Amino acid sequence: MTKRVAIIGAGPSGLAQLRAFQSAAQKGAEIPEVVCFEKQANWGGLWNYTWRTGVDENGEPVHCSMYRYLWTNGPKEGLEFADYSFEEHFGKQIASYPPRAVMVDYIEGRVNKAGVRDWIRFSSVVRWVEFDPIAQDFTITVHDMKTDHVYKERFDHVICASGHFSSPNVPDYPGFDQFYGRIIHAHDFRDAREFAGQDVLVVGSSYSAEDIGSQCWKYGAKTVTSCYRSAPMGFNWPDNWEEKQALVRVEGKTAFFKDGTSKPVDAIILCTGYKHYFPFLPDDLRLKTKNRLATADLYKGVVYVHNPALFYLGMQDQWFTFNMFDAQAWYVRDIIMGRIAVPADKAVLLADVAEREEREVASDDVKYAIKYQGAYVKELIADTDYPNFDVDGACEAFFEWKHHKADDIMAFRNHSYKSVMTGTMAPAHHTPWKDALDDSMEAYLRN
Ligand code: FAD
Ligand code: NA7
Repeated sequence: MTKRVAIIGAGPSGLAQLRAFQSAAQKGAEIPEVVCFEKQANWGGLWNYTWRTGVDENGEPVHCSMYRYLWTNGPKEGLEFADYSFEEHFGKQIASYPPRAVMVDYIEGRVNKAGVRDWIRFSSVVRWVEFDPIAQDFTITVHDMKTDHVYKERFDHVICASGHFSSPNVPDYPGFDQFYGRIIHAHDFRDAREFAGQDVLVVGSSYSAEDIGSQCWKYGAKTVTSCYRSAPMGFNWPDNWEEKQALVRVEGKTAFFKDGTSKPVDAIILCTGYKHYFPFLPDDLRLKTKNRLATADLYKGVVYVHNPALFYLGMQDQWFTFNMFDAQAWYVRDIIMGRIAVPADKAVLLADVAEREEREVASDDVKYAIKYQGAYVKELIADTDYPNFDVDGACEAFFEWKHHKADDIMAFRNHSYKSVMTGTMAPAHHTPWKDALDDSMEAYLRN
C-alpha cells in the first residue's frame, strides 16, 4: 500500500517539501500520497500578508508576523532556490532586497510551475496529532473551516512545517498596565505610518527591533529609541535614533532605562522574539527548543529523535532560509522514500544533536555562525539530488551584507550581490531604500 505523508503548513518550508516530492515524481519515481494542511486560505506562510491582527476570519490566531513595506532583511542571493532562479521567474535579474510582494510572487512561481496546489487543503487547521505505537502510524485531527467539519485521517509520516516566528514572546514590565499609549508586539505591527510624528520605543536588539525601528524612522516617526537586554545592535543610527540599555519600567508616558536615564514615549513596540509553539502536538511529539542554529532533539536538524517517523522543517534560527528549507525537504523526502537510512540506535541520533550543539557554541563570531549554517546546507544537499550550488558564495554575500549594514544601516539595501545560481550581478535598485515609499511589485521591478 502507498505510504501516506502529512505536511503541516504551506509556508516556504511546507512548499519546499511539496516541490521535493513533485521533483522526484517528475523524474519517474513512485512517490507517497502527500497531503498538506494549511490553516490560512492561501499559501506563502509568513509572507502571506494580512491586515488582521489577533484572530483571523475563523477565530484562529493570525499567523502573519509580516508588515507593510517589508523588504527582505538579507540579500536575496542568500536565499535563492537552486532549482528556480530569480531570473527564471522574472525573466531578468532584479535588485537584491525585494519587497514582500515581489518575494511572494517568486515563492508562488516555483510551486505554480510544479503544479502542487491541489495537494494542499487550505483553511484546514491541524488540531491534534497522535502516534499509535501498535499500528506505527499517526492520526491527525483536522478542522476544515470551509465546511466547519472536524475529521481524522491516518498517516505513516508527519512533517511539521508550521514555522516558529508566529507566536509572540510578550514580556511584561512594571507600569505597562498604566501606560498612556499603545503597546504592541512586533507580531501585530502592520503599518509604520501609524507611528508618524511619534516618539517610538522598540524593545529588543535583533532583526525585528532593527527593521521595525527602521520602518518607523523611514515613514516619519519623530524619534526612535531602541533598548537592549544583552547587547546593543551598535549601528550608526540616524540623529533621531538613540539606543539605550534595558527598559526597567514605565510611568505614565515615561520609559526608564537601566542606565538611570528616562525618556517620554508615545508607543512601545515589543520586538522580543517568538516561541516555538505547537498546540497541536502532545508531549511525546512536541519539539522543545530555543531559537538557535542547532535545534534540540532533531537528528540532521530534521528527524525527531524521539520518533523518527516525525520530521520538522525550518525550526532553526535562520541565516539561510529558502534553500536551507529545500535542502531539508529533499533530505526528508529521501528518508521517507527509503533512499537515506536513519540509524536505528537512538544514541546515535542523540550524539548527532550533541555534536551540532557543541559545534554551534564553539564560537560566537557572526562569520562562524553563517559558515556553520552554510556547512549544514552543504551536508544535506550532498546526500540528495537537490541541485548543488555555491554555498560558500552565498556565505560571501552574507558577509558583505554584514559590512554594508555596519557602514550605513539605512543604506545597506542599496547594495547588489551576485547570484550564486546564475552568476549574474544584481542591478542597483533605481531608488535608495529610504526614499522608496512605494514598494509595490510594479515599482520595484522598474529597473
Ligand atoms: P512559516 O512561513 O511561518 O509558515 C508556516 C505555515 O504553517 C503557515 O502558512 C501557517 O499558516 C501554517 N500553520 C501553522 N500552524 C498550522 C496548523 N495548526 N494547521 C495548519 N497550518 C498551520 N526570511 C528571509 O529569508 N528573508 C526575510 O527578509 C525574512 N523576513 C522576515 C520577517 C519577519 C517579520 C519574520 C517573522 C520572518 C522573516 N523571515 C525572513 C524568516 C521566515 O521565517 C522565513 O522566510 C519563512 O517564512 C519560514 O517558512 P516556514 O514555512 O518554515 O514557516
Ligand atoms: P529574535 O532574533 O529571536 O530576537 C529577540 C530579541 O528580543 C533579542 O534581542 C532578545 O534579547 C530580545 N528579548 C527577548 N525577551 C526579552 C525580554 N523579556 N526583554 C527584553 N528583550 C527581550 O527575534 P526577532 O523577532 O528579532 O527576529 C525573528 C525573525 O523575524 C528573524 O528571523 C527575522 O528574519 C525576522 P537577548 O539578545 O536575548 O537578550
